Amino acid sequence: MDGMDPRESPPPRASRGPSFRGRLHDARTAVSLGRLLGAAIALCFVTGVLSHYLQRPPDWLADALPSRPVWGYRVTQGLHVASGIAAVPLLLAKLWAVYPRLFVWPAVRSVRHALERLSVGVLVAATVFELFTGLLNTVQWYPWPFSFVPAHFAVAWLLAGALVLHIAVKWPTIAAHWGRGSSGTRELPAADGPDRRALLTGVAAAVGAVTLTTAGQSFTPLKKLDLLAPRHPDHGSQGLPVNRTAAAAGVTAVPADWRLTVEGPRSYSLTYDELRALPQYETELPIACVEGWSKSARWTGVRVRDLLERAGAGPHARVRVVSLERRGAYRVMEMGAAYAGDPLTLLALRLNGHVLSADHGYPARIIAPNRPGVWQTKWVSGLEVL
Ligand SMILES: Nc1nc2c(c(=O)[nH]1)N[C@H]1C(S)=C(S)[C@@H](COP(=O)(O)O)O[C@H]1N2
Ligand SMILES: [Mo]
Repeated sequence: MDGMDPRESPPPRASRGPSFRGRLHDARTAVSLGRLLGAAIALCFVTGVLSHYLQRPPDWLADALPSRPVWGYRVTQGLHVASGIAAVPLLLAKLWAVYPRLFVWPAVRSVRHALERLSVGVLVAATVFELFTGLLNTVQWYPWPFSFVPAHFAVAWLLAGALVLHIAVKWPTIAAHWGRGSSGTRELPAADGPDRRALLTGVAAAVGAVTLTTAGQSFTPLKKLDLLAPRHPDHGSQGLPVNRTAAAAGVTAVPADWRLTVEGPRSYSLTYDELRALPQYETELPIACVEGWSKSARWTGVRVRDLLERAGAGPHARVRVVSLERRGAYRVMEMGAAYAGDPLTLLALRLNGHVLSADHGYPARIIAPNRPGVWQTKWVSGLEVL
């Protein structure tokens, strides 16, 4: 940003490339926007890494993942998607503030300068990639040949590394322009202060607008304002959004002789009526989809830990859950000991007092606390003690 101070005399006309005399292409503006964007990216990164390990824990972590607080994943994933969405206007403003740097001449002054430009290039590309793929994922649109989760996860680390490097390289500029009375502004009265304030107010308004019109998809008190989110918490069968319908999963008819099989030291199977005759429990738990929507509902069914105990499982057993679905990434799910043993984890038969609809997993589905929606397996056909 150095060399961009608008108070410096403009470059002579003969210099190569366009000249930028806009007052807000300066270091102070870049730092003001950069710290907001940096905060959004940091929050997005931390909640994203958390989500990744909750979804795909390495074996040594699987039994240690906590099933409380019940709303934990709802909050962290809500923040992940909200901070990603908020980062979009911040990124656009930041790129606008610094884009004249793209045209510096000579393009490369030294090896150090070349490396700095390269790292900024990686940072911008990784950030655009993350926000773009993440945003399209929230609408379940995947117009690319790679698989979303591993790519989004890998590039997140690239972004984090490039951001740390960028902050380190720019530290002198950042420190000089951080606060109101910082050395960057103390000596000269800031003639461009009102302009900068107007720009930042406009950016804040844009961030507020995109946040308020999307946060209702997971933060239900804001659902009336939920105009831009792909999901509305009230739209869907039985008043709950549906991610994958029964038709999309190919579970069009549940076999008339459906039974829940429970495999373990003492395997057994139960008909639907036999399941209903077992002690039923009720719990209020959210479905918290990784794509950013969440909604609480009242679930009724049989405790998973009771079913496992009856099959002879020990108190710290893991369980594998298998769905009627023929194929699909979520046909088989494994649940660590903390979830399987939690008294709130149910094989649910009812939703808000009614028999599950086909889209919500009839005849039976898993509902567990503090768990990504992808692992709330629908159309369950069997449990296996591991
Ligand atoms: N068998 C199976 N279960 C599944 C899925 C699936 O594709 N197949 N989708 C999961 C996802 S991604 C979510 S968010 C929740 C959504 O539950 P709902 O559609 O009942 O709201 O179901 C989960 N259970
Ligand atoms: Mo989901």
